[in-house]
Amino acid sequence: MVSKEEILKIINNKKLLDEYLIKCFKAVDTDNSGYVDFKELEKMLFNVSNEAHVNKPNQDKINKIFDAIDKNKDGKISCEEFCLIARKNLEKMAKENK
Ligand SMILES: [Ca+2]
Repeated sequence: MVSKEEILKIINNKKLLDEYLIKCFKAVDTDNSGYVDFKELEKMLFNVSNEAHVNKPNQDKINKIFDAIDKNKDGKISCEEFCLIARKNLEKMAKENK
């Protein structure tokens, strides 16, 4: 987990942001295929739920999240698609923390 100060530092620095987003993508893409598949997204969401101490999302919810990230509907999440969402999330977190 990153602190509020770290989040702000990251989103205000393009180089740091790119590095951070790619690091996140690689952490989720566990088989190094260059894409995040459904199982990998599921695993990530379960980990996030665990850390946040909230209930795990069900298959239906994961499907919806996957669909929302997979903009071109090719059934896999590319680095670009992933980074876009991860960045939005960071910006949201930074706002909420203010
Ligand atoms: Ca895709």
